[in-house]
Amino acid sequence: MQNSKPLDAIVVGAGIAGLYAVYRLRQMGLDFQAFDAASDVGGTWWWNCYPGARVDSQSYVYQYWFSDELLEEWDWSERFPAQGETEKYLSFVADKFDLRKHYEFDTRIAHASWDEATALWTVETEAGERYTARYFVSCAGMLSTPKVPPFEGHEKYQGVIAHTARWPREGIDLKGKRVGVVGTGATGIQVIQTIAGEVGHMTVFQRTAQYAVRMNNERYTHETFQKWRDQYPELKDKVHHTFAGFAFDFYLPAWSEHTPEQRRAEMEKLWADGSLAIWVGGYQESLVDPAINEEVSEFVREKIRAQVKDPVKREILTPRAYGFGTYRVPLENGYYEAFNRDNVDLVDVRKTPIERFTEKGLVVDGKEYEFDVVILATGFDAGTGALARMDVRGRDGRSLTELWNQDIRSTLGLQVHGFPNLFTVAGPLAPSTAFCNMTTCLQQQVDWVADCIDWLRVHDKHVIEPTAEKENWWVSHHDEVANATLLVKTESWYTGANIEGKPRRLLSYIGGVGNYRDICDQVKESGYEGFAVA
Ligand code: NA7
Repeated sequence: MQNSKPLDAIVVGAGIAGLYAVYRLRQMGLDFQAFDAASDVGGTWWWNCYPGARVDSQSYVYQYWFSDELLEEWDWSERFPAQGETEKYLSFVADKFDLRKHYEFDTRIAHASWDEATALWTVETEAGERYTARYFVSCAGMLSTPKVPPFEGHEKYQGVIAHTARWPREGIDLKGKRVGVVGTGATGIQVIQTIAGEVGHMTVFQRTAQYAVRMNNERYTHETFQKWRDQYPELKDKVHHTFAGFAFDFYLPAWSEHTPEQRRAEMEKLWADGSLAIWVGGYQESLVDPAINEEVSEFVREKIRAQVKDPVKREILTPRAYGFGTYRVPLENGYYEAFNRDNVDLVDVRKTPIERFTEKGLVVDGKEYEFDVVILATGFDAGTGALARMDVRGRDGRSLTELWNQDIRSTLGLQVHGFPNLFTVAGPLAPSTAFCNMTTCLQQQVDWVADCIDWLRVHDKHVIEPTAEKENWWVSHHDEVANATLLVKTESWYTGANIEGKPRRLLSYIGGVGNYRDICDQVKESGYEGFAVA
């Protein structure tokens, strides 16, 4: 199919951002078409249906704020809801606002190119269908392109291999099976703690130990959830001004103003809260000062050590190579305890990496481990991956993939110089790449995009693109803030270090969600100063 008359917009993605973009563009009366490679709405929460997948943000702020009716109708059943409930919520939203009809599902966009003469994007699906549109709004996600390590012999293996982000919707029967898990990031942790009691035997291959914080989950009834609903008017505003888009913020004074005893008491309080507050709501200097970071790290190490009985496993599970909070902090609920079980083994693959697959399993240090199922919890090509694999061509045929292969740049994480009318919601160099309660930042970005398109229409303009100067300004501001933190020193997906050859730069803006929002608002209020408009 090809549209005869150019559309106003193409939207990619049916996750949190995409659904809201569709809602906003429809409200503005735009003619648009939306796509998703999945078979239904949900985005991240559709794809990541692996055992134990769960939100690490408090449910009462991990939601949409745009409809009071929706807020009234939806009750969350837990403080940190499981994947199924989150997916159900997004499905409920899609039904309530009749959003599915705007989508073509099971449709992946393969190419998108800008035509200077017509000032239109031509977007082509993998099946070869072409659409033309004025604006190309990508809500394709910052963690949506799975990373599969290129282990030799992958094709030889006779058992089941599953990447967590491509988990079969019908599930995998793990009961009594011999299971190998590669990867111990936030995802691996959730899988391991969930399946430990079900599998026959599990071997976990760990390259980097994590500082996982014990999650303090809570079940809600309609009545008990009401305490949060009563706070919606304040929460709705508050999340936009905190450092990471949560309901909490850094509240403690400077480290030096507290005695060691006071610090310990505060850390214990944050630990007991069992949320990400210990990371992005505790001592802020811990993210910039190595000595302070080491003390906080040691506090968390102590908590970890106390949970693991076997001294060898305890040693492997204790993180030392980097500091607490400089890699995404995972929440856990039984992860360390899983290693106290007789049916769970741990293999350190830092010094002796996984060599290859065989027909029966994996080889490490010359030893073959046999499995019925191998689970790859090996992460994503974050921030840039989804757009980079789409083959997006901007002005004069320039390739976004090639640009980002050399240097990861953007303006506010929302547009890229040389790519007019392309909007990159959850693109690199914005807090939404990693340093935000996602729903807060995605709604803010979608609002910015929709308001921008509306402004162009009102002013009878059709094209917008950041100037090279504006982009340079944003990238250098981003780098200045990032390079003052310890995060840039840690190897992880945060800095692109998990993908071979990927240029190093902190993918997420870390100047604070409130600050970022103010900058975006200023651009809008100035009539898009620093952007070329035609
Ligand atoms: P992550 O955090 O990137 O974790 C991936 C894990 O896979 C991590 O432990 C990696 O070790 C490991 N990995 C990757 N490649 C290999 C190879 N070749 N051998 C051994 N181990 C490997 O991804 P997640 O899916 O857990 O989490 C991503 C985000 O999703 C998370 O931060 C939340 O925001 C939601 P490494 O650390 O590279 O040594």
